[in-house]
Amino acid sequence: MAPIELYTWKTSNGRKATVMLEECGLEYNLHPINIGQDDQFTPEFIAINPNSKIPAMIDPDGPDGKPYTLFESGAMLMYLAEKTGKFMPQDMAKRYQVIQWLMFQMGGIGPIFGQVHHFKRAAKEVVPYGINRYFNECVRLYGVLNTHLEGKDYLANNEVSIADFATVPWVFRHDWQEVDISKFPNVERWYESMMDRPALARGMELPA
Ligand SMILES: N[C@@H](CCC(=O)N[C@@H](CS)C(=O)NCC(=O)O)C(=O)O
Repeated sequence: MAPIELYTWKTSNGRKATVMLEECGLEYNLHPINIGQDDQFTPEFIAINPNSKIPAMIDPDGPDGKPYTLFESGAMLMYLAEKTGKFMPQDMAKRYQVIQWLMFQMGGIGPIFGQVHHFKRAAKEVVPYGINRYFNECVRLYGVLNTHLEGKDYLANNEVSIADFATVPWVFRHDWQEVDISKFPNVERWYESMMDRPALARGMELPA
């Protein structure tokens, strides 16, 4: 199997891809796209992702044995799960539990936590309305996760899945969000046990 070509950077969305590739034990070549230096806007990268965002990938051994290009981290995790038969169950009822929590990350946690990072850390002016709006929703989402994880080790089906891999890199930034994770003990327990996985931890380190 030829290595996957991965285009990424050291962000929460970027880390999802390296976590999944490490957990699957797939070989890959890492192409850093420095979004702080606008690498995402080069014609070469736009040819891979017309939306100019990381992560993106090319699988030289795609469906029908042809190269396959993909962007959107959630789609990439689903593709790699289907390619390897790992971290997403075949059973329909179970599979949609994984997809549900993956979509919760993609449509809720990612966009909202991303705005918290922006308004708390990157915005050129202090905008209390923006800070409060996104921080309050971020805390609410931590509460949803905390309630759901009561008595559970994983987000879906009580088995590790791409839903966990997608969510960990956002909880990793709880310090950036200025969220006291100890107030969400089920999230803290789940997060710490996920970070104890050696492959996941390797994926979180990359790209350094
Ligand atoms: N929904 C997309 C979001 C990707 C995304 O927002 N990537 C950010 C880094 S985490 C990015 O490339 N930002 C560069 C920019 O917006 O110019 C995904 O999950 O892949």
